Amino acid sequence: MPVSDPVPLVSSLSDIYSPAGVAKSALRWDRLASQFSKAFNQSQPDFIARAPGRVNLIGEHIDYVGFSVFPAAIEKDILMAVKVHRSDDDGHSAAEGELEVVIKNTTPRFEAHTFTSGYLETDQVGLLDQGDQRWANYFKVAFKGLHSHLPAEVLESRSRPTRIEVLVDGTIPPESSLSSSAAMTTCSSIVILQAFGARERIDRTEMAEVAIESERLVGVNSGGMDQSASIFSIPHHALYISFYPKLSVQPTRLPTSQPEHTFVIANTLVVSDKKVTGPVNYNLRVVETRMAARALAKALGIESNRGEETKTLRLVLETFFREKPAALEEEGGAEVLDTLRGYGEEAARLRFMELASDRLLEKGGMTREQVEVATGFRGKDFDQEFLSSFPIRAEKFKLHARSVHVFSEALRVIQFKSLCSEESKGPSTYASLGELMSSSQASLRELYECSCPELDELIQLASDSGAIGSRLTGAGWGGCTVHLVRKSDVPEFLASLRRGYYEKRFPGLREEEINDALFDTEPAGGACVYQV
Ligand code: NG1
Ligand code: MG
Repeated sequence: MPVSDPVPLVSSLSDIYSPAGVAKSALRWDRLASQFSKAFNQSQPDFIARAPGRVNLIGEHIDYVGFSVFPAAIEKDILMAVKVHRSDDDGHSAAEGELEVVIKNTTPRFEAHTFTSGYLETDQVGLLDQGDQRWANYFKVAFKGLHSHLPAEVLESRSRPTRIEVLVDGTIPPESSLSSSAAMTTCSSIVILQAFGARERIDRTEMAEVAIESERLVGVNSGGMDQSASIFSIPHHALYISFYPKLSVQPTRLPTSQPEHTFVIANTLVVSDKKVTGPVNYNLRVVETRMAARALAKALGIESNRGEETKTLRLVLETFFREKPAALEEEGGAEVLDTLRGYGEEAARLRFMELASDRLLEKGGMTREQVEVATGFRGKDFDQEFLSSFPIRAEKFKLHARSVHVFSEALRVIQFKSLCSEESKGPSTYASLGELMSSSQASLRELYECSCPELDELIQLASDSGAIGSRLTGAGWGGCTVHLVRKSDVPEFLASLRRGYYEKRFPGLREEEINDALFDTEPAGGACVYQV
C-alpha cells in the first residue's frame, strides 16, 4: 500500500484490528454509535474516526534529534463518533461566521467542552489550562494546526460546518507512554478534515507534519514518532520512520508475524505527565541534546558551528561528513570499520559519532558556565538558543551521556530493522533482537536517566520470567515496558508478572484493570474514517 495516499475509508474492521480483536471492537463501535445518540439529542453520528496508540519497539528519545525510530501501532485506540451540522441544513447554527465544536467523552471524568472559532482566524480558540477539560486541548490544537491548511473555498463554502459534535471513546491509558495524546491529535485531525470535506486534499505525510507541529502547542517539545505511527500503521508491520531529510515511512513486516514470538506490553501504572514534568525531564532532555550538538560541532572543528547546520546531533553528523567525506576511512578506527562492514555507511557514521562524543564531550553534569564555554553560546545567545522555546529547570546539564545515548540508540534501530528484514530468522535472530532491546534499556537507564524504580523492577522481573529482551517504551519516567517473548511462554510470563508486580504493588487491582495493563500485542492498522 503506498503510504502517502489520503487516509483510506476502511471496508471492514478486520483491516484495522487483528483477528482476535475484531468481534470485541465491532461491539465497541456499535456501542459508541448508540452512546452518541444519548449524548447528542437522539441523532446518529455521520462517521467514526479512529487513531491507534503505538508501542515503540526501539529508538527512544531520538525522533526529536532527527534519527529514525521503529514503532508499531497497537489495538488500543481513540474513536470519535461525529456529527456535522451545516449552515444549509438544520437550525443548529452558531453565530454568523462561527463554528461551534462540542466535544464529549465516554469516560465521565473527562468533562464535556465547547469552543467556538471563526472560519478565517482561530484566535478565539484559546488553550485550556489544567483541569478536567484539559483533554479537549488536543482537539483544539489539531484544529488550530490544520486551519491554515484548509483550502479557502472549503472555509468559505456555504455548506461548511456550523457545529461539530464529537463523542470520544479511548482505550489507551493516558500518560502511559502508549501515545494517547498523539492518537487524540491524529484522530481530531481526521475528524476536522472529514468535516470540512478536505480529507482528499491533504495527504498523510502533510497530515502527520501538521499533527506533529500542532501537538507542540500543548507545551511538550516532542518529536514526530507518535503522530506518524498513528497515521501510517498497517497491521502486522512496524514502521521504520525517518525524519531526515524529510518525513518518510517504511513499513517492515515484523518477525512476530511468524507464529513463534510476540511482544508483550506491561504498564508500570506510574503516570508520567510531560505537560507537568516536562521542564525537569522531557523538555530538558531535548535541550541537553541541542547543547550536546553545539558542543560536539565545536569540538569536531566544524567550521559553521553556530548555524542551522549544527542545531541537532543529526545535523552535526551530516555536516561533519559533508565537510570531511573521508573521515570514516581515515579517522574511523577498527570499531567503526567493523560496523561499516556489518550495517553500511549510515551505521558506521553513527558509531563514529558515538565514539567522538565519548572522547570529546565533558563527562558528568556541567554548569551553565561550562556549557557556555563548550558550545560558544554565551549570555543572551545562550538564552535565545537553549532557553527560549520551552521552559526548563536544571542546575547541571549532561551533554556527554545524552549524546552517547542518542548515537548508540540510532545505531541500534538500524541493526534491529536489519534483523527484522532478514529472510530466514532463527533463534539467534531473536536473541540479537532481544539483546538490542536490553542494551537500549541500559542506555536509557544509565545515560538518558529516564527509567524509574518501577520500570527497572518490571524489566528485571520480565528478564527473570523468560523475556528475550525488555525495555521501557515511549518517554519513560513511568508508563509502559515492552518485551519480546516466545509465544509458548506467554501464559507463564503473564502469570509471573501478574504475581510478581501487579498483585504485590497494587493488591486491589480488578481483573480487567490487570488485563488492561498487561497484554500481548500484534501491530494493528493506522488512522481511518468509517462512514456509519
Ligand atoms: P510518549 O511517551 O508516548 O509521550 C514521547 C514523545 C515522542 C518520543 C518519545 C521518546 C510526545 C507526544 N511523544 O512519547 O515523540 O520522543 O517520547 O522516544 O511527546
Ligand atoms: Mg504522549
